[in-house]
Amino acid sequence: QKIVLASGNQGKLKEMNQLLAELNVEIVPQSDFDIPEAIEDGLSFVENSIIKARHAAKLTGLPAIADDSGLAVDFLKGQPGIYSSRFAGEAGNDAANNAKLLELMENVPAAERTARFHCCVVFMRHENDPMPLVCQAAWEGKILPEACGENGFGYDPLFFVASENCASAQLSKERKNQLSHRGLALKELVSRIKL
Ligand code: ITT
Repeated sequence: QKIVLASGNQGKLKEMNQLLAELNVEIVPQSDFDIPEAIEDGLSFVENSIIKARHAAKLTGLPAIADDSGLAVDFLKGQPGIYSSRFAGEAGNDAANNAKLLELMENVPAAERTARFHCCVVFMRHENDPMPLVCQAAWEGKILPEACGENGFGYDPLFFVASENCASAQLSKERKNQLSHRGLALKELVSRIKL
């Protein structure tokens, strides 16, 4: 049994591989196939994750799992949201996205820095699966005034986790997976998936 993991994000892939290990199936990254990226033109995490899973299932002929995720900052009315990976523009990267977020949050008081990560993971048995398995979760935090930590990816250095009193990028990958939006959504997916 093989499942294609429909993501090109190395940070996500590492976390997802760890969380999916207990399924005892062969998890193959999408990069093992020579296929173009899906056009993510949905308006929600759930739409975009279905678009990515369906695209990968269609082009590989394998069951697929996709993740669409992002950061919603209350002071920014939910931005960057579904545009989290391209907040600083199409050619943006984690460093540019984080710099833009820090700038927009400059001098915002601590009480108004609340934010959460969202994750929607989807499993589709085949491209026409009429009932994808959809699992969503969120992770509450606050936007730090400066970057802290080296672990993780994306906005992890700016995401303060109150229960651990540190940034998400200061957590081990095991601890992040126990707490995070992705960890929680994939835990539910693993418990509900029927292969
Ligand atoms: P794929 O579509 O190939 O999976 P992507 O990076 O384009 O990769 P998304 O469109 O779902 O994926 O964007 C998610 C962005 O949200 C990601 O690039 C990070 O900037 C941010 N993000 C999501 N989960 C995160 C996490 O656990 N830690 C830090 N940042 C995260």
